[in-house]
Amino acid sequence: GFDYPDRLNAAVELTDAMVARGFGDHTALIGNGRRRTYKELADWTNRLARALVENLRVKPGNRVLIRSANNPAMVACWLAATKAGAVVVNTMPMLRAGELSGIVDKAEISHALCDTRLMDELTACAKTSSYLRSVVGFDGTSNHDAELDRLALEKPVQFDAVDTAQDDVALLGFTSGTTGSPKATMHFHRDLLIIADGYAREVLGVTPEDIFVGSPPLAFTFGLGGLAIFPLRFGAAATLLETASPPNMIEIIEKYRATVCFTAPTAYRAMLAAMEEGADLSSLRAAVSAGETLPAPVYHDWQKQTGKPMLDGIGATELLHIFISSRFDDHRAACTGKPVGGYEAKVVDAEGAEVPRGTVGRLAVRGPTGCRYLADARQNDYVTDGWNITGDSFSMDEDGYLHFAARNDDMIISSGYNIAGPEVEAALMSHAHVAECAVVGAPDPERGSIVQAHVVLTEGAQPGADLVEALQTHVKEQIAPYKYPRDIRFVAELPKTATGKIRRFALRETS
Ligand code: 3SK
Repeated sequence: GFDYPDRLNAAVELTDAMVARGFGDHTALIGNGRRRTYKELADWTNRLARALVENLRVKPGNRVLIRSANNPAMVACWLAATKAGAVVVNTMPMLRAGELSGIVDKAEISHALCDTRLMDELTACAKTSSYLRSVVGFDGTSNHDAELDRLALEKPVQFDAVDTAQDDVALLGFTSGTTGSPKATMHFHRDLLIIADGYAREVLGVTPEDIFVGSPPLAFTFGLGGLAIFPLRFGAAATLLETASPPNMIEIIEKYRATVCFTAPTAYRAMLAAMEEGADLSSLRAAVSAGETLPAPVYHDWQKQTGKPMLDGIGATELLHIFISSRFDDHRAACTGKPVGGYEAKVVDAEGAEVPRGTVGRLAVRGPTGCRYLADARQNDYVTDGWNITGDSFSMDEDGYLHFAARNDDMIISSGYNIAGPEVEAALMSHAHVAECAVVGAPDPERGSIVQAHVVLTEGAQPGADLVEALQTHVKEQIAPYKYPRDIRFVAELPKTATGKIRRFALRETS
């Protein structure tokens, strides 16, 4: 189990406590051309916390929104607000005023801290909000040239962090949700440490020598864990990229000899291609793939080119981070792995009864960071008897390994057959001319639905009837022929969420 004192402030554990443990001179954050040590980060966040409390009048329990791209200043603002006992909502730069208003109203945000380069949409949102009392700018480029930075610079570097309880809410994670209104998931101070002391310690074995890199936004709990909490919990360093394209990540990996990478399979595919051209990613000891299912060819090619396994994992904003994962010494293609320590998993039918091994059903998970939606009746759909019924279909084999089948809404029912869209995608992906694809169900008068594939071709491949036929034949050779895509559309790119997930919902709307 996880054992923490009753009074616990997670931000103190990740900063001042690290200095007290002797990590003061270690690099904590690298970004925007600067390095910060743990001591500098502790001082910076204490000054900011003082400015929040003394100037902006932030009170324990106030909801504070942060708007920024991934950079050290965003991490500092998040830690400072957490030290001040606030409940933080981290948000992504691309959100527009309307989306920000939805969050501000749902979470009853009183204060917002915003990178000055991103003020416009937040100012527009503030004009119509009855909750938002104060919007203050910080300098995301770390030149300390904005209002919040100036207030902070006048403060001493000591701050008595708010004496929060381990089960006080520290973070609200908004689910991106492809349908329905957004939901906010509440996470306690202790939850922020559990994901590090569980997954990051047990699966990744993080050490102070590690240097993290990756693409998920800090506004997404996948990114906050992988690029801030995990490194800071163990005295390691985090590199933060405002634009985390594969070339930018490769540059950072080569420059700093990064050791742990968090990103999605599409980026790993680009990295594999770059390695063919000479990119040196040999410093990476852990390549974590999550957010999308890991296609078998990417898993195999990574192992072949680097000699190291790619670690597949699945998490959820509702459970904060990864709860099922493969391990360095226990991994296989097309298999997500086994539950992380502290979590249990089972596969259930629509009534919640466990299905036989090998049968596809809904993945149910129980563990120390379960879902608590903020004021949302959907809580009762997600959690039953302590089991979180995730939105994913999985099967569990005889040995307890979990195999992803589909998002529940990615199951296609065609002429009475249940077809998992991702299985068809994996079959298409093994064709040399397919760079990326997404499979959805399209309405059909005879079959109810048909399997429809949206395919991005590799460079030089010629779209046309011949290739459609070749791809259909290829799929029929890989998997049961009834699953083949009856409709194939060639597209230049696939619609994706800001966190890199394919928006199959958008494809369904257009089909
Ligand atoms: O698998 C995911 O999408 C996820 C969501 C939240 C946190 C972590 C992960 C990997």
